[in-house]
Amino acid sequence: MKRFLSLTVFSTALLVTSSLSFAGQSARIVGGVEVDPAKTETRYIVSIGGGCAGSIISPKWILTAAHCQSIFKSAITGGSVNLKAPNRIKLEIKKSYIHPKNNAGNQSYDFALLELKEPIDFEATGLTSIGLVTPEIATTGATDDGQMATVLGWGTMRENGSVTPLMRMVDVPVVSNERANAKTSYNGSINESMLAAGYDEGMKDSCQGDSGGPLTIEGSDGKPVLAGVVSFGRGCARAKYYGIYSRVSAGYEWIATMTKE
Ligand code: 4AZ
Repeated sequence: MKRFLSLTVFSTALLVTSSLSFAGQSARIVGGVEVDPAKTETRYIVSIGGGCAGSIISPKWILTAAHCQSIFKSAITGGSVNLKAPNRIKLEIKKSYIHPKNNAGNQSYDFALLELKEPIDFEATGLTSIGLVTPEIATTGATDDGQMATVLGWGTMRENGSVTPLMRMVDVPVVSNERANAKTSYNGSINESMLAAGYDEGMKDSCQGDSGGPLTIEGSDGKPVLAGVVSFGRGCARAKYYGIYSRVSAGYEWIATMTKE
């Protein structure tokens, strides 16, 4: 009876959610919720042509995925969780850089840095930056198996679904490379530049269009810190096929060197 009751409540909540979301879609970043703009710090996330996302890591630099490079010339905008907001802030790119060890064949070091033409005025724009998980922070176990992380984006709400103009988020636990490399999972193809996150049963994941966007953990001051960049996966939210992210601590040295003034 209790279970039946909670199921009823759950489906009512689903009905409310889908009637609020657009075009009758009920899928999102898979298994997630709409981001509450008042409650969640998301002003470091930018959209790249609606097809990818990125994170502002300093006034002059955006970190995203190398495999998004074909759309680096499209509009880069930030400032709202709503992609259709009329007042989105446009950022202009001076140059893009791909991680020297990036391999498009196996998605190793799937990192790109976008250098902006003008440094962002954080105060005037309301935009902000996000800190990175350094190798030192990683050593403390912050990105070890089972640690909770959050992925955010405007990507599809299910495999082969459609994208959403309202940013969504979902919490997923980090999965060790050892577990992600099991024969029943990615079978040895996950290397030191990658980080897996998700549940054995699937259900919650990043998906198409979330690429380049952030996977964050909670820092010691309670603020989000960037642990991963959405990279790839076998489908979305499939059992044992966790989402794969570029491991920020593995790209840290290159990022730090490139963005040093
Ligand atoms: C993509 O195609 C994509 N489930 C991003 C993330 C994942 C799968 C696909 C992870 O952009």
